[in-house]
Amino acid sequence: MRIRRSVGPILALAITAMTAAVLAPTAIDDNFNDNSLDTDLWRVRHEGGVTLRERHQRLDARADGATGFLSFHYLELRDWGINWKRNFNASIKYKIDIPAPPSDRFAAIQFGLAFTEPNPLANGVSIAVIRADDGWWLAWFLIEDGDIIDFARKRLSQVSGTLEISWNKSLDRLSISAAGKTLYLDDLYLDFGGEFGTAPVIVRFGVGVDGGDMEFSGSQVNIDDFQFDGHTRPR
Ligand SMILES: [Ca+2]
Ligand SMILES: [Ca+2]
Repeated sequence: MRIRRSVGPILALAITAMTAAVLAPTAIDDNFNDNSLDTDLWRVRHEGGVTLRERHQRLDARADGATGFLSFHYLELRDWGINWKRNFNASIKYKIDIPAPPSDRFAAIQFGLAFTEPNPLANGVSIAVIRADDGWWLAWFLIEDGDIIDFARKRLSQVSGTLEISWNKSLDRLSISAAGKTLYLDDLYLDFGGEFGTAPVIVRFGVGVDGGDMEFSGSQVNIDDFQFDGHTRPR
């Protein structure tokens, strides 16, 4: 894990002098290359039969067939939360290459932005690359009080790629891209900023399985790299 300033030291000093230090742009990345999960950076949230293990220079996901309704294994940024009044970017390199599940089940690489303490995600946005019975999908889900109140999706033709998330506060637009496809979520701050605007947004990502028993091997679902670059503040 590395935490670095994304501007030069002299410029950083000047910026720090002019603004509160907590608003300085910060970048975090984890390449998951040393076979040991960095628990200083990540808090682990885990439920059901999905495991996520750092090995083979990545996070390997497995489901042991004992998955229940909505089993998951997520990593949550421990001491950092997005200040969503300012722009940020995040990216996750992923692979989700598994056979088609039954129509009532799916597996997903998910990136969550939680406006309130999650587990489950009660208020926020869930962004996902989903393996369903009819193929692979890029999707976002807007969740309020535990219910999905809106969503959008686009079909993907590749099983691996980089999931890119970019928040532009002035446009009030979340842009979500993977494997050459892009989705937008507009008016997030307009709709939710009044209620949740002062709270740090919690960042988490991982692998989820919905709909009951489902197995996949570690070599077929994995996360290789995580990068986060934005204005953050300690939680
Ligand atoms: Ca590590
Ligand atoms: Ca890696």
